[in-house]
Amino acid sequence: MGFMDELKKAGKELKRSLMDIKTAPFVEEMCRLTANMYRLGWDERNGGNISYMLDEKEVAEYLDLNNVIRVIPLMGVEEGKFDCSALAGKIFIVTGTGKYFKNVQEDPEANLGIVRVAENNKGLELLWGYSDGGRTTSELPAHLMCHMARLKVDPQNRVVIHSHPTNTLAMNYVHELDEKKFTHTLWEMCTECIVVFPEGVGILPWMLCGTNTIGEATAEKMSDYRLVVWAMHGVYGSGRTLDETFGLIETVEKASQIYMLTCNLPRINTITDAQLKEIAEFFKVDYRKDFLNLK
Ligand code: 2HA
Ligand code: ZN
Repeated sequence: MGFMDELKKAGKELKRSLMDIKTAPFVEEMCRLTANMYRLGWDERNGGNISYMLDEKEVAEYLDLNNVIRVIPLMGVEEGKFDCSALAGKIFIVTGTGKYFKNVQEDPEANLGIVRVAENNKGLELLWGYSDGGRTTSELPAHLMCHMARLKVDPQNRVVIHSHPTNTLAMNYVHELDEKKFTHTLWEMCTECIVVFPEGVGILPWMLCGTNTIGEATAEKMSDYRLVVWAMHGVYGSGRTLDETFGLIETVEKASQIYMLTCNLPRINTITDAQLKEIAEFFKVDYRKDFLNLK
């Protein structure tokens, strides 16, 4: 073989070789986001979890998709009672059960996993991660139910994030847990809220987490809302990108913070319902008109 042929062959082999997964934008983004959320104080200890649907072609640049490390059963669901076959073949990057957001950045391979939903509800095929023998978050069935519900409404939905944002949680204890009233209060707290979540926020009463029941109830709410409050626990947010979903939770949390800072003080000023309508119309968002009290 001549020198040029060898050079060509080496080039082809290099192309075939996979890139380092730790440099993949989706892994780096997960590291940055979990670190941010930890620093914001929303995800203490092992609180919170994230699932992010990836593009198969993009993942194939980093991982051999034929190499299944092990199969992980779906936790918290009774066999035969949970059907995620609509997601078969889809690949997700998911935070691990019992893992701390605090630690993801320094060791993504132990704290995150990349899994593919197996055919016929046969669990999850691990393609990368959970290097210490770990598994997906115990909330994954709830996440998958939410993904299925959101994809029906928005085929571009990719992300589900569960978190415990401090002020949103605080507000659960002092504000009526009525979707209209809660949303209305949030909309009043920052001018742009009605533009960021024009559909409002859904609310579930306190329920036991990690079960089929709460997953189904959350998914049902997700047909109408991208953000669902789990009373006295936290929130589930969904969206097309990690940024968009984080931004949604961040905006709800900011509004809750303004509420918590002002709810014990005499209220002198407010954004009126007529003004909220004016903002929504100016930004051309399809808002929940029945959540305003317009004449
Ligand atoms: O992953 O936040 O609700 C820990 C939790 C469960
Ligand atoms: Zn939680």
